[in-house]
Amino acid sequence: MTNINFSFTVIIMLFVFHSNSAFSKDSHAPERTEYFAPYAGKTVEVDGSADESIWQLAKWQNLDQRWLGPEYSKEDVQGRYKVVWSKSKLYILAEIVDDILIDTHRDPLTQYWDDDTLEIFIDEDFSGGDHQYNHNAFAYHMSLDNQAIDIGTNKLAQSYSHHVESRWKQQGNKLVWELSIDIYTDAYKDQATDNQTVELYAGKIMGFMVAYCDNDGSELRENFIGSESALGGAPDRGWIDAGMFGKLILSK
Ligand SMILES: [Ca+2]
Ligand SMILES: [Ca+2]
Ligand SMILES: [Ca+2]
Ligand SMILES: [Ca+2]
Repeated sequence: MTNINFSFTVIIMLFVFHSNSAFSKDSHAPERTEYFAPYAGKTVEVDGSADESIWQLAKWQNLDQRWLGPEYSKEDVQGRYKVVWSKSKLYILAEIVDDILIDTHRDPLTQYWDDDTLEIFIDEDFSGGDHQYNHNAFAYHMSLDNQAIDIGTNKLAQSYSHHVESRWKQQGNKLVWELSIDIYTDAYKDQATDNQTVELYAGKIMGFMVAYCDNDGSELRENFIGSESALGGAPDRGWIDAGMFGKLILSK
């Protein structure tokens, strides 16, 4: 390599490095899903039946990333979800196949992730970053009895069931799980009684992903599968790191 070529290469490398460092301000892992959620002009009844026509306009997104546990069969566990929105809520439809339903820990605040659990991760402003003991993002752990649990700023599990309406029905070999969720900013305070929900609008970008913990009779959950890839580091770290969430775009 001549000196001129070498200098040129260094300049190109510096340019690429500079571009990358500008890009790295985005605290999200690479290759996040982009999901475009259609606007639900009419009321969605949260009843575990996807009768509303708006559901047909939304695309399925698979839970096809194995975060924890061994290989599994289609009969053991599979899942997919859709999202639509209104000005006041996100609506989620999840279809879950699970051969054995388990809710061993009847106390909703105990080892709730080791029961069959649908997890909905929401980062209102797509900021990414740490959300373990704050409300930069929420990770609602939905139990089979429709309670929503996450860790509060006191570092203890709390019920956030008042943010979520949740109903599921078994249809064939599937659970059809329908939910509506109120959206809060990172200013949410656990003890306050006047937390304000966010009004949603077309074009808003949020952090979002869905996962399912499958247990069929073990002491600990057997599989944890999610909608986003998790390369490098702990594959289940989305419960701490909102940079693992996908990009949810509210469309018209
Ligand atoms: Ca419905
Ligand atoms: Ca199973
Ligand atoms: Ca946030
Ligand atoms: Ca199960």
